[in-house]
Amino acid sequence: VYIIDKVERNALQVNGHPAFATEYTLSSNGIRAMDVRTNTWCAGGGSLGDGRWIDIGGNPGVDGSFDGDGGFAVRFLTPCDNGGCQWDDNPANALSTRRWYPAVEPMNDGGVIIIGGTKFGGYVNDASRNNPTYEFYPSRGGIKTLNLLVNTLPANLYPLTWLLPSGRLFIQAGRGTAILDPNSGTETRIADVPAAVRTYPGSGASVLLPLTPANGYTATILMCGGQNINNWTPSPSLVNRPASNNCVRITPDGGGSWSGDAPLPEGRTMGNFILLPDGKIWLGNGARTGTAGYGTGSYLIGSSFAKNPLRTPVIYNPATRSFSRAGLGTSSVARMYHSSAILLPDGSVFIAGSNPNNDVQTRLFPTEYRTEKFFPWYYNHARPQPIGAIPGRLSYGGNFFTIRLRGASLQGLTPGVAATRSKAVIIRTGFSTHGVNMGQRYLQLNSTAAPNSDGSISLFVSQVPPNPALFASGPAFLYVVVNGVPSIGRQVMIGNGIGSQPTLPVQRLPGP
Ligand SMILES: [Cu+2]
Repeated sequence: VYIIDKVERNALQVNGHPAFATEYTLSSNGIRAMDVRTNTWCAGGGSLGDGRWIDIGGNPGVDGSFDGDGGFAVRFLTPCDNGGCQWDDNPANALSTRRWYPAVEPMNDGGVIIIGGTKFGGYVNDASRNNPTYEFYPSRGGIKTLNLLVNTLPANLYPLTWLLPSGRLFIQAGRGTAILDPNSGTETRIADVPAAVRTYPGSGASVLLPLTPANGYTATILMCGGQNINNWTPSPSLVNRPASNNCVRITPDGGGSWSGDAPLPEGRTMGNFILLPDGKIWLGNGARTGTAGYGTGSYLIGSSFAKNPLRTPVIYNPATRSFSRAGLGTSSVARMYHSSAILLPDGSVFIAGSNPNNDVQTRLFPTEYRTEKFFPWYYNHARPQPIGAIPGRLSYGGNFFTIRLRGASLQGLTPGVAATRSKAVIIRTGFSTHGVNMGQRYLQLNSTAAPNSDGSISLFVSQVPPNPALFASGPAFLYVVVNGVPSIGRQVMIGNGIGSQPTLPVQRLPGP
């Protein structure tokens, strides 16, 4: 796991100064400090079609002798297994405008769109600092204005953005919502998000629900919690203000109106949705009162604008549209402003952060260096062990591949029943920061299955559907899931790097 952090007096050193980036090795619980040229706080990021990660923007330098201005930075990382890779933070790649809290979303050409942000930090955005524009990497020629970000001040940072199957972009910021056609630049305002501000510092949780054959690969976005505030001037009542428990969903390619969903069991700001391989969605981190951000004021808790941390997650089931916390454990660690979470290959959720402070603090709501894992219900079940060649690279359309699962992988089911309860899914974990996992996406591959006479089953799995806007090219984990229990995820590459993606005719799957 690659972690980039805030420049402050972290104890870990690299090249004679506090480190603000590390490579964390899950198997050994070891860390390797990495040196980055510019301040990575608070950047956006995502994966690219060629397997690199891109990290955009940040803060001015704090010390200046070792951390350059991150506002214009474009940083690249080619992940490695040998402990030798470093962030490439070359000034030659710099943006032409400053971006702090920009959104980054993978695009159907394997590049990314970079949206919004403010030029300099603050509790909320304002017209003097706003950067209401978007651009692309690789460049599609200059930067363009996004009126949504002109008209949704001040709580419109880290605009919540998804590439839709239609190739258009859904963008939600402040109360506003828009659809952007990235090819023509046409921007269409649609209905405002009801009930709460979901972007920072209201900071609701948001997620694109799993794209599946059963829902026709239709994109539906779920947003939960946040804060229903119009006046963002900090006041003593702010830290005690209950967060919203409201959830809403929208299917932007299908009419684009919001509808209500199951309410959260309690209000939550700074929650973080994580797509699990079984198709359910973990919601953790955050607080019951207040907002994201930190500042100064005797009424704050240390510097925190939030209190009453929520230490117990909930699980959302898209099939029943309901939340459950039955059997879920409670953490001892507060995970509020500046927390993150990400799915790991073994199906657990890696959780880090919380730092509502300007520099390292040990007081109540401290700078939190402890990481944790959440283990979903399936963690200790005998995991399916797929046999057969899972391709290292999946194409858009093309020939199916066959996975075999022995009896021991079938969760105690008969082969005939297991065949009806097996699937293969690809998940992009996304770039996690501030409760937002940019680029996070779940797609169930089309499949059929048949029992074999030796007690095993064969799972016939299609490639990714022939539409790169369903799942942008680049890295993902592939899980084989039997009765909800996932295999250990295998890293696969989707598509064909950066550029126009070839699509192929879809080979018909064997009948059930
Ligand atoms: Cu931040």
